[in-house]
Amino acid sequence: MKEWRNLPYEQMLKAATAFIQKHDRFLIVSHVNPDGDAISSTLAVAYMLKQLGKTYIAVNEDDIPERFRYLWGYEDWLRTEQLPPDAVYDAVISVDCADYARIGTLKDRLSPATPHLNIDHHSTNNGFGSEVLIREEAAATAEILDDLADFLGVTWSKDLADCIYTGLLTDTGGFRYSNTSPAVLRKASRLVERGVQASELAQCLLEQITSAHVQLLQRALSRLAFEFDGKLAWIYVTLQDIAETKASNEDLEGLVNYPKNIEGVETGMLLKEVSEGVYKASLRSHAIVDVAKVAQQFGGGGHKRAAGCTIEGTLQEAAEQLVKEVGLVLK
Ligand SMILES: [Mn+2]
Repeated sequence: MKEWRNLPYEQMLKAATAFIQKHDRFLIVSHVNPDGDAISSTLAVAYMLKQLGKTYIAVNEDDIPERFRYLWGYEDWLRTEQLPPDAVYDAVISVDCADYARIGTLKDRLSPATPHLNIDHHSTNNGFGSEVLIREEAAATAEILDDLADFLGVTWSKDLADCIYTGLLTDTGGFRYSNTSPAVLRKASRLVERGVQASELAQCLLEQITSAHVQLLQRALSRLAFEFDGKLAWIYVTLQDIAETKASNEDLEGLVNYPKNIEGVETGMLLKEVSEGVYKASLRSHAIVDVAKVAQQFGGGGHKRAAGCTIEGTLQEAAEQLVKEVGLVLK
């Protein structure tokens, strides 16, 4: 563990550069259920290592979702279960992992003695690994990698620019969230100059939705319910919905934004049946309800404005408990 909070960013960039120069064979990993930033950061590191004449294995607990399969190097992506037992590497780089457990079952296979560079932007990162490059002001891990590329003296190409831009675009929700800083926009602008087709990526990552997603949305919206004079809006999907629309986890992404984004709504909620009598709740709020606190009441957690928890019981029971808890603030 390293206490990273007082380390100057430039000093960490230099240490990370030295770390990469010193080793030759790398294992690159990110968090389970990887999002756009996790995937593009993994591949951006892979790209840089390759250009520096190093070898790498890019590994993750899970597969790359279909819509990210335009990124450089996606074909080399291995799932942890595909990693050969005799795989050879002398250093590990983790990207976008707030804690060690987030790398999934791979953690049981890594030796604590292997040098480990931890690159991340989560404020809750506990500084695991032997070397750290952590910057909580960064909108995405990809933003840190944009800086690292310059420290390493990597030659830019459209492939690398696409990776970095994808991380910035997805972690800022399309340059809309509060982490959309002047620095992010400056970097995005430079990446477009380096060949990124901004409208193509926006279409593919923000606009396009799957057919299963629309079918789920149709069912969920038909059950849209309001409480507390329209300040809480919620929807639900059942196991039957998921089976009949053949939806994957990815297809459920973003559903909770529909109740949340309705005018006048402060808190939006999605209840998803995960097994008989078990519901996973996703909570989003704008300004008033600390949904992390609500989720914590049920053993869950998250951020103030985005959190989740799991509740056992019938749909009725799960919804009633959550509505009651949110109502303590909204009523
Ligand atoms: Mn991220």
